[in-house]
Amino acid sequence: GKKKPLVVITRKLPDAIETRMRELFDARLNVEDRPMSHAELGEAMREADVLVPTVTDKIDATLIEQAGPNLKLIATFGNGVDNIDVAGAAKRGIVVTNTPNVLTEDTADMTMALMLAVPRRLTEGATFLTDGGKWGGWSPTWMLGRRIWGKRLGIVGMGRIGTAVARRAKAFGLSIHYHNRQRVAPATEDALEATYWESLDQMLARMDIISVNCPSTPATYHLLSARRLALLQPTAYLVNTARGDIIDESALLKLLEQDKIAGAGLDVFQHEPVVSPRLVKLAKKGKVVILPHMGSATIEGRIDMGEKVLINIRTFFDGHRPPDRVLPSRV
Ligand code: 8YV
Repeated sequence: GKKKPLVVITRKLPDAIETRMRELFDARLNVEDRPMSHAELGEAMREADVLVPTVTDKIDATLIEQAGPNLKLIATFGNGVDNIDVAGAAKRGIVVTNTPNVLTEDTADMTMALMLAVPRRLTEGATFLTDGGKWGGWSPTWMLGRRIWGKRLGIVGMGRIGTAVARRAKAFGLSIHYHNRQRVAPATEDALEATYWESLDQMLARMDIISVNCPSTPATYHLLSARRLALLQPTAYLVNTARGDIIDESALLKLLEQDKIAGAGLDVFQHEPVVSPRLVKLAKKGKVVILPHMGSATIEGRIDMGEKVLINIRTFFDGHRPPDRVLPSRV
């Protein structure tokens, strides 16, 4: 019969997905789940028909150059494509796909979790008893946080995830504000009672909580620059479940250390997996809550993502346009 396409999968995926990959393709799995080196990725690029990278693999221009004649598809296991040179791939005729939609709700849930955790001092309270704190008993003035409802939430990036955050936050009694390249449909704005801010600066200066939900692109690199972060009110909280490089992290650190903003909930960092010891220190004080990039980390979500990758590969080899093709013009 026809030779099965060689599919190189860079990280360990859920068992059910790996089984299916093996049934359908000549699948090269990463059972150890050790991130592949640049050289190993280069080898995969030269040999494979399909590469399935994840967020931890930087498929940059030098790797795209190494693509062998067989490589036709980069079917990434993830939503963000900031780690892939999509334009370079397109020039070589390599199609790129991602896994949108299926991790929208999970990421929005984690955004809410951080939005609640920081003002309500969840990690401080949770670690108080387990870290040997002696509880003197309940007091009317102890462990007081900040109220969530009635506050203004400013969403930076009103795409799929931003909108899912807005729906949740509205139910929590927050008023919804957003900044986006384009205004969303009037029906969406009405349903969320959302206020559009054309000026990001003006929105930042007036919000109680800011949630970053835009993709990382050259245009959003340090979108929350030192200058813009300085516009935040001293009572404001910042939540980021998108990408670390959208925020100037060293400027944010200074603001937090000098109590110029109230706190931050961060699931992503500028130099993952390295997290600044200064952030760890702030986390121990309860000023920030930091998570190791867990926004979409659910068992169900990972299976959904794997199924999307499978569908994208199969559709491609059936000679059709894969459903989650990423166009270079969209990045
Ligand atoms: C995952 C993510 O870490 O999809 C993304 O863009 O940042 C996360 O959900 C990623 O999908 C794993 O590759």
